[in-house]
Amino acid sequence: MLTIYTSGFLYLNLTNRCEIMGEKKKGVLVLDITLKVQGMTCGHCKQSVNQALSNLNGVHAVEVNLDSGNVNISYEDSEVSKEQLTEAIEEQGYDVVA
Ligand SMILES: [Cu+2]
Repeated sequence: MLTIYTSGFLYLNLTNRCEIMGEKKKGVLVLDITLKVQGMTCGHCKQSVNQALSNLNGVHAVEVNLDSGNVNISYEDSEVSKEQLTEAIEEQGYDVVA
């Protein structure tokens, strides 16, 4: 969920977590995507994926749901691409199917 005000600069409300952390920035576009990941079975898998994504520049928030295989990611469009996010997950040994 993001709010964009286009008066001069581009302002965004980042995720709640980022606002709490005081990371509100100017001119930054933060996107939310959900990737469908196969092969995650336990808390360790969840942790590996979470860690790999969080280590990437431009990733603001990661949420892994083991039951559905959904990985929600908030990221800066200018810093990191969907392809890089996908690669980071695949490097951990899991398949991104959507
Ligand atoms: Cu596991």
